[in-house]
Amino acid sequence: MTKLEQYTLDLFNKPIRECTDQELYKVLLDLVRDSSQDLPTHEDKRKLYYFSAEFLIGKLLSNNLLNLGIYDEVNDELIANGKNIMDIEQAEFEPSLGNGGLGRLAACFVDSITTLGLNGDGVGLNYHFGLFKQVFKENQQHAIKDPWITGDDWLIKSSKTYDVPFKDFTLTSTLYDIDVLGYNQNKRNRLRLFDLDSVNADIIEDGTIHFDKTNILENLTLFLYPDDSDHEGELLRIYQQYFMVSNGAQLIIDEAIEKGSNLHDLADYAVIQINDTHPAFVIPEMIRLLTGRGIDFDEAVEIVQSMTAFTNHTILAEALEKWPINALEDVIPEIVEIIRQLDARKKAEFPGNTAVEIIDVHGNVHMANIAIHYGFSVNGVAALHSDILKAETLKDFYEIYPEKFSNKTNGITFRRWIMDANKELADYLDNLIGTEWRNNENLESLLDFQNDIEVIEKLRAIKFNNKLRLKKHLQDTMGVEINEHSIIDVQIKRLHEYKRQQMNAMYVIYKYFDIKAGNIPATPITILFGGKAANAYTIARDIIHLILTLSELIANDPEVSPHLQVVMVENYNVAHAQYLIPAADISEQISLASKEASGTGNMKFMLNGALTLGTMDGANVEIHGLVGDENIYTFGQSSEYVINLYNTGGYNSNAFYQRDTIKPIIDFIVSDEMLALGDSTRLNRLYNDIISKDWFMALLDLEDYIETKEKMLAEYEDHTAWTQKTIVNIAKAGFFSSDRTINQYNEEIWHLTPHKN
Ligand code: 26V
Repeated sequence: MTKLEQYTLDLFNKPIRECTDQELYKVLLDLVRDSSQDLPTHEDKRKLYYFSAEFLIGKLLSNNLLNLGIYDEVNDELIANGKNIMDIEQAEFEPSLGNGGLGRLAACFVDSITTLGLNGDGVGLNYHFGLFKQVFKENQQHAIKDPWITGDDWLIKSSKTYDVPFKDFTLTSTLYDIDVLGYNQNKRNRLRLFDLDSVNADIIEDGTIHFDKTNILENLTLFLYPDDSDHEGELLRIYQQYFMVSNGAQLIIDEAIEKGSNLHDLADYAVIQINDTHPAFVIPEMIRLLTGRGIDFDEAVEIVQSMTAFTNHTILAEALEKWPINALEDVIPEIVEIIRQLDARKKAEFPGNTAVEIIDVHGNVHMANIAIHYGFSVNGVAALHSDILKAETLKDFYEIYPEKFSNKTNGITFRRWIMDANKELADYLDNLIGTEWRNNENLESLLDFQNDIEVIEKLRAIKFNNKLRLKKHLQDTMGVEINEHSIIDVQIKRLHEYKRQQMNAMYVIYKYFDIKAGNIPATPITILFGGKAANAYTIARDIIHLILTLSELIANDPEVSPHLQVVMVENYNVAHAQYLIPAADISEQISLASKEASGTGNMKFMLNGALTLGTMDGANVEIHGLVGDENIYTFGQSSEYVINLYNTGGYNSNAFYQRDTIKPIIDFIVSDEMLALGDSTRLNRLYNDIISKDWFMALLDLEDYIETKEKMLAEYEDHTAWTQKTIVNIAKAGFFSSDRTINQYNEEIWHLTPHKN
């Protein structure tokens, strides 16, 4: 009897063939969980703790089967019994424990850390509902709760608990682990997700994501980043952040002592990577814990300094967290005391240098500044981003501590983003260049096939099959029908003005006019959007409304709809991404230059044979450098130009609006046709914002964007030349493996010893 048969029998007392998909999901969950629990954790002295408020792990079943090396075997057995793993996977709920790129990066990183044989866990919170679930009604985004903890999930309750002292009460945590499996590894790491037993979902108002924000005992880990636009929301986030780091810091001390540390040597046992500002309180918390265990303050500062490293993920001023010290006083007064001491030291060391203050003149505590002063390493996430940090955003820090700064260009795990998401392409690559790429991510020898007509045809056929797969997926999940023979143009990412989904929507209006004028595209075009807007971010929700209204307008227009379709995918998440990315021809990476720190979607599209339509921003710059001018479509003003415009206040959107090429497009947003379908308040607000402000300068690059996209569509018609470009993109994508990124973090920051099987 096979293992799968045995498990099925034990659990449901019947053969595989007679089980429902739901039952088989439970069987596979048990089997995989048991197999991973059989793998030991690392025993090395030195260990990495990757602190992150987000781990956007996605569904784990397929991925874990793949990493355990039993995917094919299990799949074959299921097929032999008339079952399909894709259907079974539908029974798994996706944990939406992240917003977007930052959380997904953390998930790719823990996969790579484990695959490279490194001793490292992720530390975070066990949000019961993660981010909200997005639903569309009347062309608007609504937010509802998104449950994923069902009992049939990957959480394993541990026996560890810690006390976390707040001003008015002390909370006792419960620790849940999720095993992290590396690709063909004989050891596992873990996500350590802290939770609170008293949290109670019944306090959520029915059908919403609203709850009493002051009821910390019952709400602490309900949601990821609950809205902090009011004071109670702000306090709740401070509670969450401190709860996360206090637990994490106690775990580190516990594990180190267990391995023989006397705490004076703690930095030999542990290194902490602080993922963005959210976990930065770990620094004062670790100092509190060490001084509480008899180490004097100066030494505690020194120990913590030598074991913490910080990653910055954005240059947007509004995203660099700062908390009013009064709010901190109300939640964590002991930590405020330590922060005041840390601040006083730096004020004495750098008198008058207000840019590097921890506590500013308004009484705000700058989270990044704690981490930069009191850690040993600061890194950006793409070459351009790291340069901008040094020259602009963190210039004053760079002058003080040049040796701390480095770049670690982001990466993506090839296990999920090609081996799992695009099995047909992965298998075909095996045939062409052998299977070694699965271990070293080197795809360069694919370049040998650039002129091979048979290979070109096969790659086109794989792309077509992925379009069919996407078509079925969208039919099943949204009831929307797309044309598998169309060019698939995709922009999927969080909604933000700097990412400029509105500029893509302006292109849609341009194209709508063009088709109305009788210019029929040679190949139909499908423009797909996906992404959530923060619920309190009004303009972003207006942009969603614009896209959904345009989608409806075009779908209802028999003159245009055969040639142009616009779809906004509802509740965009990792599962949707795994269908959308392999099917894409055009990867939209159109942020205002200097604003997108890196982007990681751009890397996933490239690996799956889509061509980038992008600005010279974030990692697009590195993609351009790797594939060369002829294999990417870049447009728009440079980051230097944009930074200068901001510094001089030299951008005037109304001057652009007055141009004959632009005015009709923008006016259409509030045309009678649009107002007949859409909400006048939303459309007018967006229109007025664009013509009078346009803070992220969509109009600056609009003409160049339209021209470049038109050129791209024209060049798509030479299918051979197009596919040759996609070959170069796939072949050069190896650089963007997160294994490369993690090797760099390890060699330059963490210094762990890799274990090979
Ligand atoms: C945070 C916030 C929070 C408050 C309101 C507005 C706002 C806007 C942006 C953010 C970004 C938080 C940090 C983040 O997610 N950064 C992303 O990190 C990715 C992984 O490094 C990177 O690829 C993306 O370019 C970067 O935006």
